[in-house]
Amino acid sequence: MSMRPFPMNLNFKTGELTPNDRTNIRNLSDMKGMFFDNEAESRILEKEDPLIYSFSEKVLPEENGHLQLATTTIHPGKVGDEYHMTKGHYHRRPDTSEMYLGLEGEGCLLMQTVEGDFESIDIRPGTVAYIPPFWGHRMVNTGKTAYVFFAVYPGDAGHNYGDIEKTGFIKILVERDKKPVLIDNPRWKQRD
Ligand code: PAN
Ligand code: ZN
Repeated sequence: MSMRPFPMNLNFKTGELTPNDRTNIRNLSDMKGMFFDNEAESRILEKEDPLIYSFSEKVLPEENGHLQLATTTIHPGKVGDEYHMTKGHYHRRPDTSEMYLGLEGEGCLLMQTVEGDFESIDIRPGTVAYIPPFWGHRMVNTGKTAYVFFAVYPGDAGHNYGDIEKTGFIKILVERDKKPVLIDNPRWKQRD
């Protein structure tokens, strides 16, 4: 059965997408081992379990031909020297692409392929980034305010978090002399 067309509202300041069906919350405890400095992670978790990011989605059919729409807000902060970020993923159907539109705040999109290729794009309000098929992606908030962006991707793309959990990202974004610097991740492992 065909779906009827519908409008939604996207608040360009807060990223709030209305109506949305689902908001996913990611606290530090949901990202164990993903930040480089495990000791800093444990020290924070002894005291609190900070909210790192949340994303709101409209539930649409996970089918070829449809699109998925989501807004993400990454809260400012660091774990050790490493800035707050999303878990990052490849798509479960790896031959699917994605579009990110920056709405508020400042930060960086990190992308990599399983073959070990790497790219980064600074994303500010109004930046549109195209993530081609086969590129894993993660957003990092390098600013002092909330980092908000809107994403559009194919309905049947799905998410593969497992491979990023196993290998990590090739590069990580850390603070050096109060500035963000992209450095090689000493723990990066190429997938077998
Ligand atoms: C985004 C992400 C969202 C949260 O909508 O799903 O920013 O990041 P993680 O999925 O890595 O936790 C997207 O890339 N969808 O495909
Ligand atoms: Zn994605």
